[in-house]
Order: sequence, then C-alpha cells, then structure tokens
Amino acid sequence: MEVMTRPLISAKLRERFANAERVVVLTGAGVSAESGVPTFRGGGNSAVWKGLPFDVISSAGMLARDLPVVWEWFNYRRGVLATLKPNPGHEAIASWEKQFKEFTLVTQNIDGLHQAAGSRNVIELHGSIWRARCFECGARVQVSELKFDDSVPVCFECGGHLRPDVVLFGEMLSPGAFEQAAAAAGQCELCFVVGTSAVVYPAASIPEIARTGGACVVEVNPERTPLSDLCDEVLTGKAGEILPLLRTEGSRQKAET
Ligand code: BJW
Repeated sequence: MEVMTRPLISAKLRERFANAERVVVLTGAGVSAESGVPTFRGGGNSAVWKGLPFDVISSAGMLARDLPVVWEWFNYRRGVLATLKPNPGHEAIASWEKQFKEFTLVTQNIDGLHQAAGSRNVIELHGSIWRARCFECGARVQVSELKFDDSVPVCFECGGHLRPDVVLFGEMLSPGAFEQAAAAAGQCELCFVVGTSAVVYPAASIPEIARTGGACVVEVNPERTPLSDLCDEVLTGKAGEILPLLRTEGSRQKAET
C-alpha cells in the first residue's frame, strides 16, 4: 500500500520564504534546548534551583531581598552556558540574516547563543547574562571583566553595586528594545515564532502585532502554545531539525527563481 506523506514545510510557506523581503523571528528558550539549555516551562532542571522556583529567584523582589543569591544563581547558569554551543536552529537563523532585505531577530533568551552562531543584529528583549549593570549610575559592563572575589561585584565607574543586566519578572524591559521589535513586527510579511511558550508579555505580543499587520505567522515548537491558533502555519517539532530544512529548501528555491 502506498503511504502518502505531507511535506513538513508546505509549498505555500516555501514560496513565502523565497519571496519575502521583511522577516521577523521571535525566539524563546526552546531554540536553545537542543544546545543543552534548560527551558523554563514544560520540564527542564532549571525550573527550581536550591528549592527556589525560577520566577521567585529571577524576580525584582529577590533582587531587593537578596542580591548575593541572585548573583549566585546567575553565576551558576553562566558556568553551565560557557560549556554549550549553538545548534543548527541558531545557525539557520543566522544564515537568514543575509537572505532577506530586512531581517529582525528578537530573542527572549539571555544566553548569547544567537550571537555565537553568527547573528549580528539581535534585539535581546530580556537582556544578557553576559552583561552586568550598575544600580547607581546604570553603567553596563561585560561580566568577563568583573572580579567575583566578593559575592556582589561593584561598578568601575562609581563603586555602586552591580546586578545582572537581565529583565526579571516584575521589571520593565529596557527602553527601546520592545518598541524596535514591535515596529519591525508591524511591518513584516513573515514572522517566525520559535521555541517559546508565548506566555510572557510583552514578548508574546510580537507575533500578535505581526498578525494584525497582515504578516504570515509561523510557529516552530514541539508543543502547542496559546499562540498556535493565531498562526497561519504550525510546524510541530524541534527548531534544530525544522529550521535547517527551511533554509536549504528556501535557498534552493530562491536560486531557481
Ligand atoms: C522547543 C524545543 C525545541 C522545547 N525546539 N521549541 C500582560 C498579561 C499578563 C501578564 C503580563 C502582561 N504584561 C506583563 C505581564 C507580567 C509578566 C508576565 O508576562 N507574566 C506572565 C508569565 C503571566 N511580564 C513581565 O513581568 C515583564 N515585564 C513587564 O511587562 O514590564 C511592565 C510591567 C511591570 C510590572 C507589572 C506589569 C507590567 C518582564 C518579563 C521578563 C521575563 N523574564 C524571564 C526571566 C529572565 C531572567 C532569567 O533568565 O532568569 O525571561 S521569565 C522567562 O520566561 C525568561 C524567558 O525569556 C521568558 C519566556 O520563556 P520562553 O522563552 O517562552 O521559554 P519557556 O520555557 O516558557 O518555553 C519554552 C518553549 O520551547 C516551550 O513551548 C517548549 O515546547 C519549546 N521547546 N524544546 C523548539 N527543541
């Protein structure tokens, strides 16, 4: 008996991918899962650390109550991340940057793996684990330049306490980052939503803005999310397996036209 299989990437999406000029990609923890970075929700071993759920330890309240423990948590995670490498999902996205006239990569991830894969322009909505910021003067510094002799590092400029340059629960996003991402989303023709549970706002509103602006929205995730019903296409599976398929098929089609 002949078994009919439907291609994972539809002809319609391949055509859109080949012809689009303005593309936005929103990524979340799932794009780094195949590199070994635990996700926040749906399993993974970072959901609880030393008995503290991540939304407690990664919160504005914890920063005010116990800055040393927040540094300990981020130091631990940086140690894990330093051993990890980008995966084919990050690499596919990095290659897209050169392929489209206007390409905007927006990530909720703080791990720096998109940059490690070669992405140059990355809007980091939730900051970076590789930077620290001064409470007093706002100066930003690469964590690699800091000394961790004491539990809380201090600012070279003013001697104030530093904190991880990351947007914790209950904090505002850095001015400009969301606005830039939202403007690109409102203008794009194609929006990929990769590896996010789409429950944290305002990041989850990026694909909603893209849809309202008339874009085709495509989700890449092994599981359904609250966003799935809004999407034009849902590609069920792992980012590291699906995104490279789109790259090769898309590139070939572009070359043929
Ligand atoms: C795979 C895969 C594979 C697995 N391939 N996929 C409007 C409505 C309701 C609430 C709010 C709202 N506006 C604001 C809020 C409050 C709050 C919020 O959204 N809360 C909800 C959770 C209810 N938002 C905020 O506090 C934000 N601030 C803000 O809005 O400021 C204004 C304001 C201030 C005060 C009050 C009100 C408004 C800030 C949010 C900052 C989030 N920070 C964190 C922690 C960063 C620091 C750290 O790392 O410790 O960022 S939370 C955490 O969630 C992290 C992530 O970036 C973020 C999103 O998670 P993500 O990336 O989606 O990961 P997961 O784990 O949830 O999902 C992984 C997905 O991957 C799953 O779907 C898997 O299936 C999939 N997957 N393997 C592809 N191989």
